[in-house]
Amino acid sequence: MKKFGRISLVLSLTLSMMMLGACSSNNGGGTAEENSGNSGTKSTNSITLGFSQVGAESGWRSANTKSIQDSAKEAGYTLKFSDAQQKQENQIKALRSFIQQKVDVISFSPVVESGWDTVLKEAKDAGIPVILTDRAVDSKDTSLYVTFLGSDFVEEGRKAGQWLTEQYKDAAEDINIVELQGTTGSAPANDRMQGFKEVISSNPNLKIIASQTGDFTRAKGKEVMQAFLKAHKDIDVLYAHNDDMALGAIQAIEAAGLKPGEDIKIISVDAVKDGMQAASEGKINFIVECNPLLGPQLMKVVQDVVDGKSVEARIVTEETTFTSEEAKEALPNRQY
Ligand code: GYE
Repeated sequence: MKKFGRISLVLSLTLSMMMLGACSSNNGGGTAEENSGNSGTKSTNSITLGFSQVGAESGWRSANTKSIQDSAKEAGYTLKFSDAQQKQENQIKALRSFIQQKVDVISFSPVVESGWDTVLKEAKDAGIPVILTDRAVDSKDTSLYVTFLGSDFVEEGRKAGQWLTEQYKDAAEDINIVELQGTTGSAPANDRMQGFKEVISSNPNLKIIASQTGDFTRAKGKEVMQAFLKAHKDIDVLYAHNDDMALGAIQAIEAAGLKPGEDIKIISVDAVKDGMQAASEGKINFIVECNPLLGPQLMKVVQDVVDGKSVEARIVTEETTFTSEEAKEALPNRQY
């Protein structure tokens, strides 16, 4: 995940502000600072936002899409929404189409971290500010986007690792862990892997014996878990990078005559309703929350950007964790 140094943060903000100055239709071409008064403000209902979504791969994604669509409507923005079906080439096409249509702001959740510089430069040259939501890019040039709004996935991985380390702190023998990774090359897969490994490495008994992508979907989670179960007779723990893959894996574990949550301990990330349901039944032992309801925050940032106000270069979502007991308690009030 990209780390912001002080200088790059200031640079990024300054350049972003310059981009905004270039894009605002009635600001006379000055910088955002020069135009920070009402003369640079676009009325809410004339804002057009182009949003390129990753796909519809998980419960998290469906909740995220709904949050973005509902909040754009509430804010009175015109939303041009495009579903990339988990393909980077589709997202690049969507971004180019937004540029051609001269939308006011572009936002997207990049399916993978790498390979965005060219299209982001095109947006910058066209004077259209870009807001990253949910997932990060690895572009060195942070002036290519205004801000990144989303979770700290490394921290999520650490929380998963901390629970596991605590559970097995007295273990005298090896604990065999299998890992279902998210989409290869995506920020949440890279970072959830990194944070988890970083923490469990403190205990040499905690061993990852297999790790493979399940692409964040139930179907792949099930398929890969079946293969894990065939290849390894002694799996103690499953760490799944999201609830959907854990739910698919639970089907595979049950089909193999084992009890999820008992014979194999399960940790996952997201805390969507179906995941919380499985946790409340004791099938998932620990869930790290990842909040998909980014819509209201995103719309506020869009308005600030259009108004030429300064925005934070990184906006982190606040999140918690749930044991089975806590999931049972929280379930009736879950929004997603
Ligand atoms: O955890 C997973 C989804 O990028 C945070 O993508 C998001 C992840 C989420 O498919 O369920």
